[in-house]
Formats: sequence, C-alpha cells, structure tokens
Amino acid sequence: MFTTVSSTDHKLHFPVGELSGGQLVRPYECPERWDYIQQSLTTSGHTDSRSPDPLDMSLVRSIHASDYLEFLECAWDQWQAEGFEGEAIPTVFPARRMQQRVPEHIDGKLGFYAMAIETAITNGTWNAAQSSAAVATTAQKLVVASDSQVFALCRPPGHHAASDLYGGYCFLNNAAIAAQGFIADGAKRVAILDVDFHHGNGTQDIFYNRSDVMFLSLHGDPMHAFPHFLGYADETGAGQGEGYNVNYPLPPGTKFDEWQGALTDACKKIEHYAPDALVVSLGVDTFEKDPISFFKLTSDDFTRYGAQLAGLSLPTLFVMEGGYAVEEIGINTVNVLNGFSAR
Ligand code: SP5
Ligand code: ZN
Repeated sequence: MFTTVSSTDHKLHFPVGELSGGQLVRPYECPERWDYIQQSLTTSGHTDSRSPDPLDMSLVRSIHASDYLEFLECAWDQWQAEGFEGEAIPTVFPARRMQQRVPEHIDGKLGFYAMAIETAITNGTWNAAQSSAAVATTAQKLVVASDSQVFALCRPPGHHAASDLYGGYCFLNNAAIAAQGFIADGAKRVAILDVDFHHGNGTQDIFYNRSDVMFLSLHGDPMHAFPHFLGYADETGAGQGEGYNVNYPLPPGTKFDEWQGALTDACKKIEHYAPDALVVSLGVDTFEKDPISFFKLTSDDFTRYGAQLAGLSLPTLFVMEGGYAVEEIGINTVNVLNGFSAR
C-alpha cells in the first residue's frame, strides 16, 4: 500500500497538435494517460489518493530561472495578443553563432526557451505545469513524513525541462524541484534515478555541477533517440559535480536483461553514494509497445525492476514522466509500484 498524489488540473494542458514526422498529429502526451494510471491504481486497491497542497514558488525559483517562469506564465497571452490562431510553437532558434539574447516578440521568446518544438503551449499549460509540480512537492513532503514510498502522478512530465528550457512535453522539472525539496528539508544527499526511455537532459543539466544531488539515467542512445544532444556516457558531471552524473545510453532493441544490467550498476552506485532519499523519474515508455521508443520491456519486467529498486531500502518518491502506450500505461506503472511495495 502506498499513497498517490494527483490533481485533475492536469487536464488544463491538452494541445491538439504535435509536430511528428512532418505532420501535426494528436499529441502522444495526452490527458487519458492520467485516466489509465488512475484506473489501474483503483483496480489494484491503491485508493489512498490525495490532491496537492499549494505550490511553493520559492522552491520552484531555486530550480528555474525567473525570466523563464515569467515567460511560461505569459506566453499564451502574448501569443494570443499577436492574433495567432493556432497553438504556440516556435519557428526560429538561437542557433550556432547567433545572439543568445531574449527577444521581445513571442516568436523569438518561444525559440529562445525551447529545446524541442513538439510541445505546444496553450491556454491552460502554465496552470497544469504548476499543478504537476505541486503534485511532486506534496508527495515529497509525504515521503519525509512517512519515510516510505509515495507516487506523484505528475502530468505534464518534467525531466526534459532545464532551468530555462521547455520541450519534450515538459515545462517545470517536477523531479528536480522535489529533489531540491528533500535538500531543503534537511537531506544531505539525494539520488535521482531516471528510468524513462528518454534521457533526462533537464535534470542532468540542473544538477551537473552539484555533488549533493546525484543523477543516473538509463535511456535510448541519443545517437538514435530524442533528445539527441545530451545523454552520452562521457557526461560525468563538472566541478564539484564531477562523478555525480551517470548515463547509460542503450541501443535500439534493448531487452530487459541488458536494461537490468545497467540498472544493477546504477543501484550499486546509489548504494555507494548512500543518499537520504531516492527520486525515481518513472517513465514507462521503455515498454515494448511504446509508439515512440525502442526498448523491449514487457509488463512483467516492470514488476521485476520495481522489486529491485525496493532493495535499496530508501525513502522513495516516484515521479511520473513518460509512457505513450496509453492502454498499458496504467498496468506498467502500477506494476513498478507493486513490485516495489511487495518486497
Ligand atoms: C517525457 C517524455 O517522455 N518526453 C518525450 C518527448 C519525445 N519527443 C519527440 C520524440 C520524437 C520521436 N519520434 C519517433 C516517432 C515514431 N513514430
Ligand atoms: Zn520519455
């Protein structure tokens, strides 16, 4: 038995379009993802669910730049004020040898703050992103209070969001904000283990120079997988953070045995680090039927690795990230949580 924190405000973010394969398609990151997970929680008897407390913006500001937060808050209004009829999507970027200066026009702002453009901003995006961060921070407090396992059913996800970048369906980095919450509540060290199929570029970037938050990520090799421009094995941290960033890029077709080999290595590093708390960036897009990913985990594999994570015996916060095989997203997510609590 474990507690879930979730908010129906996630529904405020529901863009109609995602640029994929040169077409505007219905976004993979859709509101039903939340419904399917909620339904599987109920079916499995995990009915201990609560809504989030108000978001502590000072904690958010310790992770995200204030100009970025102001941009997220105002982007939709600025877009509308230009008379644009579609959803807010950038078209121009501060590419190599160009100025890194924030323009006044919304077209310039969107390109300045975006790391990918599949992610449209709409009317309810900012409120949904705030509710998602509130879910994570409320769950973090519950982990501190209970010293056990709590599930933050975040939507939209967060791990691609850096201090001043959005994209990859992410706006606020829920896992990073929660990790910072543990530090604020007295933790000396926090480990973030990112098991989403995609590299958590935002989380890595946020903690890259720090030794009090260790980041470990198993993901599709960025040579072949989004986000392509971060997540290589030679990214090991910088300055004080040297040695506290660990990437496991894995090739197309990776099955559970190989994936678990990387997980076992990551768990050894976490044990050696001896953190006061563990944050799991839980994406289930490693599933064999995921429409945008290339790992081959089965539904039973999620139960197996949930049990392995419990072996770390740490106060653990699960933060929902990706997973786009919507009909199985609930089962796969709850399998991880059940595997963890069964052990
Ligand atoms: C949180 C999260 O999982 N974000 C993922 C963002 C992925 N964005 C675009 C991926 C493009 C993959 N294209 C493959 C299309 C196969 N039909
Ligand atoms: Zn993902």
